[in-house]
Amino acid sequence: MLDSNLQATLDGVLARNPGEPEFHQAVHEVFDSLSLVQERHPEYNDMGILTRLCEPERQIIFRVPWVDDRGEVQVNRGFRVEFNSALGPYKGGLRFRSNVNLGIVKFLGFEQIFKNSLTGLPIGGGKGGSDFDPAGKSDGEVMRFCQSFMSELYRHIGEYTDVPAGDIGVGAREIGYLFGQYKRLTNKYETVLTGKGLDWGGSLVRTEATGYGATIFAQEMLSARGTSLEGRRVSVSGSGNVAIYAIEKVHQLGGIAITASDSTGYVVDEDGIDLELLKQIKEVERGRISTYAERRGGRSRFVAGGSVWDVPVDVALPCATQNELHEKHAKTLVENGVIAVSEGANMPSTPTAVEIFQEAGIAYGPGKAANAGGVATSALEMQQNASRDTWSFEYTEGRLTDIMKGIHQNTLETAEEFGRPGNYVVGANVAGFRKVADAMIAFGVI
Ligand code: NDP
Ligand code: 2IT
Repeated sequence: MLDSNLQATLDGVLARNPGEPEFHQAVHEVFDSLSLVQERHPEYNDMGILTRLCEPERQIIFRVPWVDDRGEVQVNRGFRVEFNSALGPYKGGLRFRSNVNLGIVKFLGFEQIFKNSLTGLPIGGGKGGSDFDPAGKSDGEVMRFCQSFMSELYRHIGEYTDVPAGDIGVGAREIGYLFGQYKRLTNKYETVLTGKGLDWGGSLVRTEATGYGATIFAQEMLSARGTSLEGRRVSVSGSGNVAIYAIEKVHQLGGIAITASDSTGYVVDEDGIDLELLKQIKEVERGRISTYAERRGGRSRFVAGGSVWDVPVDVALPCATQNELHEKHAKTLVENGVIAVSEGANMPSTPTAVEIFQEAGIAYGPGKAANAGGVATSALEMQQNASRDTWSFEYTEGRLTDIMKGIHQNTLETAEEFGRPGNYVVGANVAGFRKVADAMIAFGVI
């Protein structure tokens, strides 16, 4: 139950942003946690912090025309939502996928504010993207799209203003085309994007960072309960950037990751996912997950459609997309004895699924804490660029590990402080919020 002030603020936000269910969902969850803070800090209400926080500082929507390989003109829609710059330049990924709309970009940008705050690094929150889907397009088409997209975006971003990166559908290839066009238009070789190639300003460990971080977060949650990933069966959804490196870290920490998926279905491999094969199919060939079982054989199988969450495991790492893990999936996981869920994706569990995890007392790490390793390492890329330096893999991974352990500790302690021990949702929302809110108060009403 929210108090009347908070409820009125929430009602106002929902009414002002109709037709954006994912944004509503993200806002709702944060408000639920913040009712605990409002009692102790009436100044946040007096200063209109929540009303201001829910209204992006700037929203940019633009036309992206490009010519396909048949010579036909295509038009997509581009977005960049610059949500909050209290702690630093707007920072957050670009998502290219056919279902992208303003509500999805706003949910992602809103989550990013709290996530970026939790990293402890000087980055504000933003997100962007397009309803363009690189899947099935030629390299030439992707290049022309990216050049057109950047031909508008470039005037809104910059090293001290807004620094985009990758997300679903945006990887090294897309960042390359986007960076090339920015450089050409501005004549500046600056840190305007992260996730750059290693030869031209990128950081070691950025590719691995989100998946590694989500697994490290799982390990920390288990460790707080006196156990570990060692010997644990782990299910992972997705087979993109986050999923692949979550699996890699599970194996490094002695667990056995037995699943991967894409939008066509999932594979189960009782001998543990063969990472070299998975990387070859997904990173090199841009193929489908069904190919994995065909080539691997042995005790692996492909299940068309179906749900990866039906597979009995000790630990689940959702690493595909929002609302991919529903009530019935959560029930199945709990019945099958899952002990921890750590989210590599953004908001993959529905609110009812989260409730089921929490009522069952399992360790549940929400995306804004558990997947913060990606954006944190983007901030480390910015640091390296600013000092004209490059760090070793070992050093950078050490920084990532320390940041993830710090986020775990901070969220755990904050949950305890606010009377919800073990509730990482409350811990992440409150700890992330406080820093942003205090900075906003310092700046006055802007
Ligand atoms: P990729 O594009 O590399 O991979 C996405 C994966 O998820 C693919 O396997 C894709 O399958 C699957 N997927 C995407 N959308 C759907 C859908 N609607 N239904 C079923 N499967 C789907 O993206 P990332 O790995 O980078 O991102 C995955 C998640 O992690 C997203 O939620 C993203 O916001 C989040 N994240 C990413 C970070 C990063 O650094 N990249 C940082 C923090 C969070 P298919 O190939 O069939 O499309
Ligand atoms: O959701 C996310 O945190 C990302 N897609 C990464 C953002 C970034 O700026 O590295």
